[in-house]
Amino acid sequence: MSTFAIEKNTRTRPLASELSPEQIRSTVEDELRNIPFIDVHTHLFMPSLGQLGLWGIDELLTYHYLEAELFRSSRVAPAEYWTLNKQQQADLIWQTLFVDNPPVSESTRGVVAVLNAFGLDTRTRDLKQAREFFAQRELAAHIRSVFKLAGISEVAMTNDPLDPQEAEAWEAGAAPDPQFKAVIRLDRLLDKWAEYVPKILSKGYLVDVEMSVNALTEVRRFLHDWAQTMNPVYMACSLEDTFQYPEDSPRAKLLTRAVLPACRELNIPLSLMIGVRRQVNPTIRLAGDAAGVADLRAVERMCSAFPDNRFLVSVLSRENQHELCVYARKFANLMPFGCWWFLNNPSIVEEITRERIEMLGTTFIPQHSDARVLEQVIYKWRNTRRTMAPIFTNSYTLLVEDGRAVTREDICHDIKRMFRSNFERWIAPDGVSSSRP
Ligand code: RAT
Ligand code: ZN
Repeated sequence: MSTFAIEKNTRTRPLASELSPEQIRSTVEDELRNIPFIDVHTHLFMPSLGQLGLWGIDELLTYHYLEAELFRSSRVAPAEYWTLNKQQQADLIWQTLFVDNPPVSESTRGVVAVLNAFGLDTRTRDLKQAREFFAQRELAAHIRSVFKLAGISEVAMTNDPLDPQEAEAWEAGAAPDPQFKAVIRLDRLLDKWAEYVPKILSKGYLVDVEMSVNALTEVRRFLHDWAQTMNPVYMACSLEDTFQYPEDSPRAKLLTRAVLPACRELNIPLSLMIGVRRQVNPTIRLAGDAAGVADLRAVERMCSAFPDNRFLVSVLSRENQHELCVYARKFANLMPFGCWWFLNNPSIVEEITRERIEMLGTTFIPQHSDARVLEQVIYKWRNTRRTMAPIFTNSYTLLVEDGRAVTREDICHDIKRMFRSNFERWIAPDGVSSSRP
């Protein structure tokens, strides 16, 4: 107990199940380990979507987070790197970031954790053993074991109906999979409207670049049709740090007149991921995006103007985090989620999570993995649990010091709420999910 602990009020009868300060930490760790989480934002795909789903050692090593690190430690130029095939790229990254240098960064350490989880050699000079191991895995069984190792039960995908390869797979009748929930991703629709008008027209929707009233109705029909096909748990878009709402732009019109009404009709939330600065260095491709501070008044205006919509919001800049918590205290239709992308590092996750608990209790979703490669969920969720354990322990210790007993049931309730039911209730507030069982 700290020197600031207030002496216990002896009139309060102790509960039989009351945890001592020493038991709190181990109970938090147990419950974090035992409760399967829902991963609310990933770039993983269900097996029926075919080649879109990435897994195995070569994909793990060519993750764009690691590509960004390669160009800092190697003299290879991006243009040269892109001429290599996937295995050559993976070999180069392994040699540079794992053999020539100890892999201490968050993303490199993650690969080590994955290899270790499967009992593979983490100090090997070549990738032969790992390649052989992944080559003999059967995908469905592998997914089950990866989810188990990661401690997750379901993941939300990112499904863009305007991605030609993905649309084709859905149109061919991709079988649903209860472990993978669909999410309609709107980036192309919202940001490249003029470019995609011919494509949407070719699918039988009477849209026009000028965005007539009829075109907006047609976009709504397009979204409903895709909702029928994908059965999404929410719709989502990522937005630049310069995002404003309202504004005179195709995006704002689409949001107001098509996307938000469709979300209301389908009774699903809209996820806004705000603060990306796209392609500040296009030569490194996917790794070339950066982060910027956004004007969150746009979120304020949307939450206030559309009280019947629910918003999931993640912001990329560390500087916007406190403000997001303040807005969540103003608007009950705003659910902050995750420590997104460049924020998914223990030092920053710790700061953000403490701030959120202090300001919002347990009314937020602490983390998502953003995994692009299946096995990444193993290390990303392991890291999340490791970072969160002392934070939750500290919250309960303070509570005990202030005179309220804490039980295992309390801890279980809170962890379930943050990592499962906040999301479940957000996507299906009436307890009836619009998604297939
Ligand atoms: O974290 C990432 O992998 C980013 O490249 C983005 O995909 C981001 O998470 C997004 O969903 O836009
Ligand atoms: Zn993402």
